Amino acid sequence: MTQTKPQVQYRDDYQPPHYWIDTLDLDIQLHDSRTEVVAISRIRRNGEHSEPLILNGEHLALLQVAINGVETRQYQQDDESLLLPQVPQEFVLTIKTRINPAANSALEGLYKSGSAFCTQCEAQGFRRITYYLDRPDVLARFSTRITADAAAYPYLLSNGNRVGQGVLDDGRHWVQWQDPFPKPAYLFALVAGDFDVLRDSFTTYSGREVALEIYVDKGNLHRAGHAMDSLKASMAWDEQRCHLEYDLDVYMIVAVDFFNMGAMENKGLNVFNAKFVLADENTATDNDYLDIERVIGHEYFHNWTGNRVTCRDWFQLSLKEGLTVFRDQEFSSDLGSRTVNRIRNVRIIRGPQFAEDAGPMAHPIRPDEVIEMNNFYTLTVYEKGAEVIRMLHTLLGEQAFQRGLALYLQRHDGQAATCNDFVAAMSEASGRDLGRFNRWYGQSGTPVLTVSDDYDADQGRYTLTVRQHTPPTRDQQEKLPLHIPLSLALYSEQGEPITLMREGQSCGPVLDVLEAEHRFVFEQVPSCPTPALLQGFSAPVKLSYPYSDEQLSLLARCSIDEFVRWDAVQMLLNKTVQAQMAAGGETALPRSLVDVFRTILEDPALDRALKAEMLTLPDLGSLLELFEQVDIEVLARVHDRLGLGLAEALQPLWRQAYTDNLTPEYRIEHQDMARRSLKNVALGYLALAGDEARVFEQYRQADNMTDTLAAMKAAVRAGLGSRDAMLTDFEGKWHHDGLVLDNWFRLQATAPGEQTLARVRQLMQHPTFSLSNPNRVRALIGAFTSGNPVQFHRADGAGYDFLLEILSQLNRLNPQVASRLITPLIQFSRLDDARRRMITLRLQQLMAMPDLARDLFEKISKALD
Ligand code: B3K
Ligand code: ZN
Repeated sequence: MTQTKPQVQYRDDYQPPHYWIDTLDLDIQLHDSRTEVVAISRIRRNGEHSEPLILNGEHLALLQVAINGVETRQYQQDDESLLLPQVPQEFVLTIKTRINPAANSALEGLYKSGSAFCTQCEAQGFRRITYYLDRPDVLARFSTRITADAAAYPYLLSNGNRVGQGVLDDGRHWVQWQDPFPKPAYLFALVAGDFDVLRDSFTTYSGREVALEIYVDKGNLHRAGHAMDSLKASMAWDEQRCHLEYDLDVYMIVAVDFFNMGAMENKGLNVFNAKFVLADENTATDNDYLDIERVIGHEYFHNWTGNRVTCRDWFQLSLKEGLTVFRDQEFSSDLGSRTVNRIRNVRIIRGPQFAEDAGPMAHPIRPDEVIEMNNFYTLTVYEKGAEVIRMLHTLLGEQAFQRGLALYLQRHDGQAATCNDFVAAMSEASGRDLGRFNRWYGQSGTPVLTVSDDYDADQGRYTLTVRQHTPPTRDQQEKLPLHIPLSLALYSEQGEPITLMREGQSCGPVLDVLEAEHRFVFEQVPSCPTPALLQGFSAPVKLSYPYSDEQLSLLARCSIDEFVRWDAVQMLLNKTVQAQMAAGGETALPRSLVDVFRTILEDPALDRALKAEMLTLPDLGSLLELFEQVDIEVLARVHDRLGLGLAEALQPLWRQAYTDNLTPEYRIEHQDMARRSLKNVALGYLALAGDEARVFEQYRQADNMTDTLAAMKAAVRAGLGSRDAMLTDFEGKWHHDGLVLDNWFRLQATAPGEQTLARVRQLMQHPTFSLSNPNRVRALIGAFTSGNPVQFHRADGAGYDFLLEILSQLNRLNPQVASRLITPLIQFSRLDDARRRMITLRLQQLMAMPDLARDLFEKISKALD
C-alpha cells in the first residue's frame, strides 16, 4: 500500500546499477511472527561516481547496519528504501532486519503457507526479506543459513547445494546452502516445513547424476508420481530438442497450498502451487495431468531461459516468459497431440489475449511503462510473447532457430540480457534481417489482416492482396506495419492441394507480409482456388477474408493441415453467430453447419481429440471479440440456441460417439484421453437434448475425476434436475480436499441462471472457502466474474457490486489476487452503454478507496482514463 501517488517506471529510463553485489550471505532465524534476517553482502562501486547506495526494502523492521563490521547510523530510511550516503569503493555491508511472515497475507516475500514457511520473490518480493539491490541485473552468489525449530520444520531448503547442517541445544537446527551460480534476488527461495518426499534421480547426457526431490504435504506422496515423471520427461526433452543439460546436483520442487500463481522457477528449488503437482485418478482430471506436465516443464525450462540467462530489467520479462512458454508448448506438443495443443493455445490468444489488447491494459510484449510489475505477468507478455517466438521459429525453421537459441545462451550465459540481444542472436545465426520483425516487441494491439483475391482464368494466375492494419490501443495511437509470416495453402474445387508457384518456381507455404499492403501472385493455378489462410495461426492477428460457407466446408473436410480443418469449423460457427445476431437471434440453424458437424462425427479417420475440439463451440469471450459492441445477453442466447440446435439435430450421432468411446479402465494415456474428451463432448450435447439418464449414469459409474466432472458439468450446463443430487454427493465425498472442491466451486459459479450470484455468496461461507487462499478465490469468485459473463454482467449491476465488495477486502489482504480479479470489470469496451455506465461508477468508487494498492490503482486509473 502506498500513501503517495504511485510512480510510473519507464523502460527508456534504464540505467545500469551504481553498485554491484558479488556475494550475499544470509542468516535467517525463522519464527512465525519475528523472523530475523542477517544479510552480509560484498558490494563494489560500478565505475567512478559519488552516488549514494540506495537499497530497496518494504515492510521491514531495521535493527542494525554495519559497514566493514562497524555499526553505522549514517543512513536514511523510508517505506521503500534505505539510503547510505557515503560508502567505500568496496566493502562488506551487514544489515539486520526483522520480518513477520505470519502476517504476510500478500504471499510475496517470506510467508506462511499453512504450517510451512515459503518465499515468493519474483518480481520484487526479496525486498520484503531484507534491504537489497532488488533488480534482475544485479547477480550475486548466495549462501543461506536457515535455523528453525527442528520438530516443526525438519526440512530447511534453499537454492543450490546443502553444504552443512547441525543441531542446537534449544530444540532448533540449522542447514547451510550454497548456490554456485550467481543469480538475481528474484530467484532466491527458502522453504521450511514437514513434508513427505518423493525421491528419484536423473542422469544427464554428460553422465552426471541429479537427485530429484518433490516435497508434498504429509499423506500426499501417492499424488506426486506424475509430477516426477513430468520432471524427468522435461529434463530429457531439453537435452534432446535443445541440447540443454541441468547444472546442479539436486532439483527440488515443493508443493504449497497458498500461492498467488502457478509456480516459480527459483534456482534448484521450485515452489509450486499444489494444484500443479498433486494428481491421482480419483482427484485429477485428464486436463489436470496435462497442466501438471506443462507447468513442471515450464519451470524446468526456465533453468536456462530465465535463470542461466536472465532479464536485464523487468520490461524485458517476455525475454524469459515468451520464450519459456514457447518451449513448454513445444514440449507438450512433442509428447502429446501437436494440433490439439495448438488449438488450445490459439483459443487463449483469440479470446482473453485479444480482449487484453482491446482493453485499458493494452501493452506491447515488452512494455514501455509500468506502475506495478506484478500487473505485467499477462497473457500478452506470456502467450503473445510465445507467439512472437513461434513466428521466429516459422521464419527461421527448426535448425536455424536452434542455432540462434544456442548462440543466445552461450553469448549471455551468466548475464542479464534484453529482447534485442535475443533477436540479434537469432538474426546472426540465420542470416535473416529481423529489423522489421523487431517491431512486434514494441507495438501493442491486435493486427487485422484483410485479404482479398483475384483469379485470372486465362493466365492461370491467382493474386492475393494482403492489407495489414493495427487499430490504435489506449497506450499507442500510431501503429507501423509488421513483419507477418502468413502461412498459406491453395485447394482446388475437389479439395486437392495446388502446388504453389511464384516467379516461375515452386515456393514454400510462408509468405512474408512486410508492407501495409502486399501483393502475392501465384502462377499455374488450374482453377479458382480456395485459400487456407493463416495455417496453424502463423501470426497472432485477426483474419478477414470473405469465405463462403462452401469454402469453409471444403477446408473443414479436405485440408491436409488439421489445424486448418478445426479453424474452418470455427469460422463457420463465427459466421453463423454473426448472421444470427444480425437477424435478431431468431433464425434457424444453417444446413451447412449441421452437415459439417455430421461429416466430422462420421469421419472414421479423424483423430478423436481433434474431433472433440472441432465439435466444441467457441466460448462467449472469444465470440465477444467478433463485435465492436454487443448486448451480451443476446449473444449468450444465440450461443445457447446454437448448442441446443446441434444437440437436437444430431442426437443419434452424439449417442453413437458416446457409446463408441467408452474407456473400460482408466489410463493416463493420450489415446484414452482423446476417447474421453470426445465422449464427454458428446455427453454435453446429449444433456442439452435431455438425455438425463445417461448423464446420471455416467456420474454414478465413473471411476475417475474426468468422467465425474464431465457428468456434473453437463448436468449443470443443461439445467438437469439431477444436478443437485450430484453436487450434494460430490461435496459429501470431497469437502475435506480444497483442490478437488475447487471444481465444485467452479461449476456452481459458472452455472447459468440468475440464482447463481446468491449461491456464490452462500458458498463463500463454506468451511473450505477462504479469501486468503488464492486457489479458492479463483475457483469461486474468479470463475463467476470471468467464467460466467452473463451473470456477472447482470443488467441490475449486482454482479459488479459483488466484485466491488470482494475487491475492497482483497486490496488489503492480497493486492496481486485483487488485481487479477478486476480484469472483467475493466475490459468493458465491447459492452453496451448502460453496462459501461454502471461499471464506470463502480470503478470510481474503488478509486476513492483509502489505501488503494498500486496494483489496483494502475488498472483502475487506466480504465477510467
Ligand atoms: N516466473 C513466475 C511468475 C512470477 C509472477 C510474479 N508475480 C512463474 C513463471 O512464469 O514461470
Ligand atoms: Zn515462466
